[in-house]
Amino acid sequence: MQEANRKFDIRKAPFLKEMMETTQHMWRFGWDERNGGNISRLLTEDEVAPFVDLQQTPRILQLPFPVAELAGRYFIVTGSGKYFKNVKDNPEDTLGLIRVQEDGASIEIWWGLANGGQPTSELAAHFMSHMARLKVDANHRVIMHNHATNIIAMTFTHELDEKSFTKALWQMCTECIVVFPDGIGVLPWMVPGTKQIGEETARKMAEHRLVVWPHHGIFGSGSSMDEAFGLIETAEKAATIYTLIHSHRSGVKQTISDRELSELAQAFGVTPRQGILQLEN
Ligand code: 2HA
Ligand code: ZN
Repeated sequence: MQEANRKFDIRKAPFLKEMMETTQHMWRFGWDERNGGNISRLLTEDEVAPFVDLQQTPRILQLPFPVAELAGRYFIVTGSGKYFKNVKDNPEDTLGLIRVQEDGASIEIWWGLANGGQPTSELAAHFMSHMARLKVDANHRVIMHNHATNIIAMTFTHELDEKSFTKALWQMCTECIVVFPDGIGVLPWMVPGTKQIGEETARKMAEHRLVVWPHHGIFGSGSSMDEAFGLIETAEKAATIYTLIHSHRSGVKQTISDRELSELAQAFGVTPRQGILQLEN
């Protein structure tokens, strides 16, 4: 075992170093409080094989949604419930190296997610978005989600029409239209972690590399970690300026409704304190 460990040192893998650094940057930006945010990066077997023993027997997890188009593909992913803050010091617990099985109905865990961990709770949105982006860009590799603060703020004060949302961002910084000419997709508010939000995110990803989840966060994609990160960073910069210049005259145009909060509580099995939500029957 020691011999195997010496031969396969995943700490030397460029993709691991990149995940450790990126998650730390995102946490320091304040975009990934607690277990917020998730990243998945496509890898080839050639990128993985020097660093992971592919002769072992992997742990298998069934997927609640089939992804036949991704059969045989490897990914490094963040783990469900894991804190970006902790990835740097404990990658084996917080990250996982996974491969989609031939039938697309389950995944193999080849490294990481130690202690029985699971891949990101947003795996549906990640896998479906990878499929959508690969159809339009053979060089696509990365899907990244976080809770970029000012993008979220803007989903309260700006209408959720994606054309005008895109234009408002483009108008804030000269660089924006250059960095994301494909604009930004905007979904309606939805319960996260579901197949439905995965499908809707992927539908938007067919046309945009950035997709906003109102009152929640943003998804970015790219052919590299830098590209996905840079897209989100640029949109967040524009949203920061929008929020700064509108802070004195804008009111809240929409928020998460009581009914939506109630659906959210039901979906996650928690009981909200009595007397706060006003729900008509
Ligand atoms: O907890 O960000 O959307 C991870 C998330 C869910
Ligand atoms: Zn989130």
